[in-house]
Amino acid sequence: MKNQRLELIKGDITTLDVDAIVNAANNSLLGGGGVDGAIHKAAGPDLRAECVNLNGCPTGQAKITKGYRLKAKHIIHTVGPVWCGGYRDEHSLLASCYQTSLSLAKENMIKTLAFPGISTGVYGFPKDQAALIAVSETKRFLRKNVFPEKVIFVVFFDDSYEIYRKLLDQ
Ligand code: AR6
Repeated sequence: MKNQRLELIKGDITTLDVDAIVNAANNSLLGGGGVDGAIHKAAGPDLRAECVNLNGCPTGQAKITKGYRLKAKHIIHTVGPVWCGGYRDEHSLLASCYQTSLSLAKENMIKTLAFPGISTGVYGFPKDQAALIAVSETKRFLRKNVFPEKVIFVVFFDDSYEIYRKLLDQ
């Protein structure tokens, strides 16, 4: 790992003791499957109650809530694009998810932030392309900003781990 401010972990993002975790949400922000379902289950019903008042979130944007029963103090909910072959602005929308999430972390003086692979599950974004966007947008942001101090990429599977490891070793 060349950059001391970047880390890679294989595991369940809901268990991490960090200032904030990022959720791969949908436009309603009211929960769903995948990592979104796991986060809502672990955080408890008060999270949904706060999310109801947020009036959803456009694709490529992000909103912040408290972490409730999580160890993480905050959750940054971002809505990734559904993969449609790469012809519907998916790359720039995914880059925007990382940019807006990192900006919200900065505004809230979040020191440690953990990202799952936004859009790489149900939404079908190719994992190698998504990881390249995740790492390049995060590096670009960290070069210009003090917060967040550290960003952790959290993956569930070995193939994703290898994709990130290669990118982070470059
Ligand atoms: N910790 C870390 N990573 C996880 C976890 C976990 N607990 N669970 C899944 N992943 P997905 P999307 C990985 O489908 O593609 C929801 O229903 C998973 O392996 O959760 O952005 C929402 O409500 C994958 O690499 O999110 C939306 O409707 C990555 O997290 C829709 O799914 C993202 O997979 C969003 O789809």
